[in-house]
Parts: sequence; structure tokens; C-alpha cells
Amino acid sequence: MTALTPNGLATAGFANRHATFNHLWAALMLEELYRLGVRDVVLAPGSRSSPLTMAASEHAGLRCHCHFDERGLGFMALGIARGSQRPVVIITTSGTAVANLYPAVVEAKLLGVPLMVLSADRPIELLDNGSNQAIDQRDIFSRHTIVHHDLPPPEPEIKAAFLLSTLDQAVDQQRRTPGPIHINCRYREPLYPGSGLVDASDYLAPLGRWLAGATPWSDWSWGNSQTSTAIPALNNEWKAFAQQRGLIVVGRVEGGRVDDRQQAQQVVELSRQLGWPLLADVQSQVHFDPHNLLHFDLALHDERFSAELANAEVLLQFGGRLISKRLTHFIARQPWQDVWLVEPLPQRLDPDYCVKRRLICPPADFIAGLPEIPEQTPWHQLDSLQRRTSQLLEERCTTFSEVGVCHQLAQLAEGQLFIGNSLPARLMNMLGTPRQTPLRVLANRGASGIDGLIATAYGLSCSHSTPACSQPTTIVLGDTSALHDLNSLALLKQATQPLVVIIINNDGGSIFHMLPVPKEGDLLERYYRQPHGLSFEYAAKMFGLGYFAPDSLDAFTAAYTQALQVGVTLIEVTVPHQQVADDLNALGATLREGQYEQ
Ligand SMILES: Cc1ncc(C[n+]2csc(CCOP(=O)(O)OP(=O)(O)O)c2C)c(N)n1
Repeated sequence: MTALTPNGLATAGFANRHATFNHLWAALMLEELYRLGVRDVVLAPGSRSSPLTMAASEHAGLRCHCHFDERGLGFMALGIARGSQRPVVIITTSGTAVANLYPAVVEAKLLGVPLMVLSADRPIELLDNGSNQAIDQRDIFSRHTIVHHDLPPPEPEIKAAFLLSTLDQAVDQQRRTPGPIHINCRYREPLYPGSGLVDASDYLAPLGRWLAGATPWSDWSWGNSQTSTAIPALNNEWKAFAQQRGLIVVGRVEGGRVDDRQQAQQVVELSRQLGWPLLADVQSQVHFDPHNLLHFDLALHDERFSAELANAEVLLQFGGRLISKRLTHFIARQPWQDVWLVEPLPQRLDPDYCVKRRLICPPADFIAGLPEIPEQTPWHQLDSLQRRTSQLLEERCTTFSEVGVCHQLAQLAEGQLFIGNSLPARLMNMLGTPRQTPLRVLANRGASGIDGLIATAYGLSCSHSTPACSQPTTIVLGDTSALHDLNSLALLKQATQPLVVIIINNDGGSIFHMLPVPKEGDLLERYYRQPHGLSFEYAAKMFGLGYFAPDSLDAFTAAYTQALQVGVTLIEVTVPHQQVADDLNALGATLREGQYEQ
């Protein structure tokens, strides 16, 4: 904070006005963002962003995390923000550096993650005139941010309070509608002051008590209109709703004021009290709860299970972005009497337009606002109908295969598990057995990209302010996804908690065996699956990571159990590319034909 104390600025001469005000504005911004709750800043190298870099590095309350690759940097910020449930600042230089943040910004918008991009830029007169590394950064993220500002270059004529209140307002908007903010920061040269600071004490004086204080410049308070106070008004509607045969579906539960797991547990309790079946996605934080119908995705192949489920009259859904297509199709086809969706993000999250009542609040607030719920006996036999699927799975998951490894991983994982897109997300949503110990499960299912997954997992592992911080982090992802973010393996050696990267190497995108893409001739291989024949052993060596290549389920268990204890380990599970499609097709066929009863 020395840059902000008037005495700290009362030094040499008047030569460096731009440099001083660049530095001063950057310091003001980072201090205000700190007061607004930011603790982590991620930075990539670049000269134009020096004012911001210096201010961040000088701030005693901020933790700085570096990465050379801005695409990974954005995802690392996403992981830190989701892990710590706090806003994270991203600092980049100008040009394509900013554009490289695009995928992470898109994901943050869809998942409601509070990122704050501070992109350095040139003043407007140096745009479109051949100046180096100058692109039009205004509103570069288009409709993927919730707030965008293009700040003028720092000037003594512009009040410091303008800067502070701009941030206060932006963060207030972010608290109402979580998502990414972009603030484009234009700097004139010389960029940073060296020893030639200008006396700016007169400039700072109007900030008065803010300079010595610790609270933001302006306090943005809002009433209760968006909280649970609206729920009691629904008492009569709820009573009528709750008397019917209901089904509870849980999608992603994350980022509320209450701990994710705690509020997901309240949903489990609600389903118990109502006697309604619970179908909770792997991102729900209660997927592995013994009360959840864990194998619903596969059980939906079974006519008897689906028929029983179809006796439900009303649907109560918490959170969106369901991974199971079979469940989504079931929801779309069912002639519901009523459908309520409870989710704090004000997004539609209703791909088939079934929702009749949309409650924009965290599950915990909704449940707290409900009237006393009498215990109801379950209306369904789904537990026993699901048992057949579970038994079949136990038989089929004993081999060293993608299915077998994911089933095993669901039992062995500890701390937090980050699941890559493509097959890992689908497999982890359908396999596993009930657990007694909690497991925090996250995935980037906003845009479901296969990019930035390693960086996101690293960000999750280094988020400091959650109970998960002293626990291991595991990421499971496909080989193409791993190649996509290979650069981010360079981050991992800084991990302070055990971190395990499980790469399921089926030599390309095996999901395409199961997707409706042209498969004639070599079309599937050449244009979709794209086999590469690569192994990750040398990548592990290059980035200084422990490495295992198990060839049996027992060897996988041993390697993973060891990896959970210490350091950073890459476990490469090499399997034939066609195996997972064959296994899933066989499972589905058996369930559909009822052969498992013979
Ligand atoms: C950034 C991005 N590019 C392309 C896709 C389309 N896509 C979905 S899955 C997939 C293949 C993934 O392969 P891999 O990571 O090896 O996983 P597997 O299919 O073998 O499980 C691709 C290219 C995507 N989701 N995101």
C-alpha cells in the first residue's frame, strides 16, 4: 500500500506523470478489489500490464499465481474461483493475450464464476495505426461478460473515486449475477515509474478516510427481493405440489452462500421426508450419497425402471446442466403436472421448456422457506428396480478398462475430483458405488470444452480458503483433452497438495464411436477420433511429475492410492479405443433385454 500513502509519492520531480498515474491507478484498483473480497490474482507476462503486475506483486494481501499461457491462465483462475468461492483477478498484456482468455470467460459466464479480467491496452490513439501488439480490445468478450468497462488512460483530471466506485458497482452487479467482468486498462508510456514518482498527494487527498481504512469506497446494499423471502408466499402452491407423486432431480450444486455439500445434503433430507426418489447428477455433491439412485443413467435402459419412474407427476429440480442424456430425454417426454426449478443463477437451464415455476435462489434458501413437511412413505419401488443395474455393473466393472477404472476411481477418490469432458464426465455420472466419505466433484460443464481442464484442476487445488484445501485433487480426462492443455502441466510442480492427473489414453476421441457422426470409410478416424499414437510418459518426465502406467485394476488401485499421499503424479491408463463403446453398448443391451435375470 505504500504507493497509496501520500508520503510514498512525495518524491522526485514532475517528469513521470504517466508512469505515476499508471502505477497509482493500478494500485487503487487492486486495493479496492482486495477490499471487495479478492485474494488471488493470476498473471501472465507482458510489458503493457506492468502497472497492474507491479501493483499486484506489491500488495501484501494478494496471492499471485503465474502462467505463461493465457488460455491456461484463464482456466486456472476459473479453478481458483470455484475452489475458493471468491472472485479472482486475471491480469494480461494487450493483443492476442487477451483473446486467449476467451474460452475461460465463456465458461465462467455459463457457470456464474466471478472472474475479473484486467487487460492492459494502449491508449486509443495507438489503435489501428500499425502500433505493435495493438488490437481492438473493447468489449472483446462480447456477450460473455456481465460487465465491461473500457477505462481511459490514467489522468490526474479524473477523480480516483471514479475508479473505486466503478469497481464497487461492477462487483455489486457480479454479486447479483455471478459471472466474468472485463475491465480494459489503457496505459500511456512510460508504463511504470522506476524512481521518478510524481507527488500525487493532492490527487489522493479527496479519498480521505478510505486511504487509512479497509472498507470499499462505496457500499452497495440491496434488499431481500432476491432471497428466500419470496418463498413463504408459495406456501399453498407448495402444499398442493408436495401432495403429488414427485421426483427430485439434482444438477450442478455449487457456489451458494452455504457450503455446497451442506445444501445438497438438505436436498437429500427433503427427498427422504417427501418419499420422493432422488436422481442426483455427479456434479450435485450428493451423487454418491447412499440415498441417491446412483445408477439411474444406466437403469433408464431398463423398461421396468423407466416405467416406474414415469409414475411421477411433478418434478422438483435443483441446479441444471444434467450430464445424463437419458434423464434429459425422460424429463422432456414425461407429461408433468408441474415442474419447479430452483437454482441461484438467473439462467433458463431448461433445455426442453418444461419448467413452470422458476425459483432463483440457492437450494438451502428454498428449503428453509418451506413449511413443515410431514414424513411421507415412498410412492415408488425404484431402489429395488435399480438394484439389478447395480449388480450387473459390479460384474462388468472388474476388468482393466475405461469403465472399470472409472468405477474404481469413484470409490477411491478423496478430497476433490475434477472430471474432464467427453467420456470421463459420462462415465463418472453412471458408475461407482455409494460412499460414506464426502467427495467434492466438479466439471467444466458450462460449455463442455475439452480445453483448459488441467489448468482448471490446478486452480482448484490451489484455492486456499475452503476445507478442501488440505486435501488431494484428482483430475480424470481423455488423451485429446490432455494434449489440448499440455502446457498447463508446467503449473503442476508448484502444487502444495497432492495432485493426481489420470489420463485415459484411448488414442483419440473415443466418444465419437458413440456420437452421430459419419463413420463410413476412414471418416471417423480421420476427421473425428484423430488417433495420435502418443504416450504421456515423456510429458511426465519433461514436467517433473511422478508417472505410473498400470496395466491391471489392482495396479491402478496401488498407483492411485500411492499418488494420493504426496506430490504430483500422472497416471496413464492405456486402453483400446473401441473398448469403451463396446462395453457401454453391451451394458445397455443387457439392461434393455433383461438378460441379467437369467
Ligand atoms: C474445445 C473443444 N473442442 C472440441 C470439442 C468437441 N469434442 C468433444 S469430445 C472430443 C474428443 C475428446 O477426446 P478425449 O479427450 O481423448 O476423450 P474421449 O472421447 O476419448 O473420452 C472433442 C474433440 C470440445 N468439446 N471442446
